[in-house]
Amino acid sequence: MRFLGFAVMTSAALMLSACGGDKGAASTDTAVMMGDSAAMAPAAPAAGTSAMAPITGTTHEVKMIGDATGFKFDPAEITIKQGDGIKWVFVNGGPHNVAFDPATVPAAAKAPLMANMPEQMGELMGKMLLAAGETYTMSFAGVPAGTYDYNCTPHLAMNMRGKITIQ
Ligand SMILES: [Cu+2]
Repeated sequence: MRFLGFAVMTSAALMLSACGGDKGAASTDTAVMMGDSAAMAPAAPAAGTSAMAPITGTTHEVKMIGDATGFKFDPAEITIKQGDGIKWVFVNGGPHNVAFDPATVPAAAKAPLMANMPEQMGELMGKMLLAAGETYTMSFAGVPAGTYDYNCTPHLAMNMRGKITIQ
């Protein structure tokens, strides 16, 4: 009997302390988890991926070059039709990307351009291509006719710029 009594008391004490400990740990975990999800929330509505318009016309190819001749898009200027797409191909001298300056893009073109740019690092700024053969393709379906200047973010200072005219 004495042994049983001791056992009951001990387990009761253990349960009490365990409960107290669990409650503390649980509330801490909840707080951490809430903190994590709150921190991740701004990234969740990833701009662009929702309503990308499919390419219905020709997909044109533009090379991304960085060598002894300089940093450039080739061709630097291209004229396309609405619904066409452009596939940029990393040739050498990266990293390269495709970025439109939000300050120069007409208001009406901003939303369709953003919707059509996959994997944006920032507003109207495409992801970095890091190795030869990597490509970045975007559709110009739904983008209003006009002329759009763009650049390569890492080589903006080296004047790596391009111009797209949509007819
Ligand atoms: Cu570049």
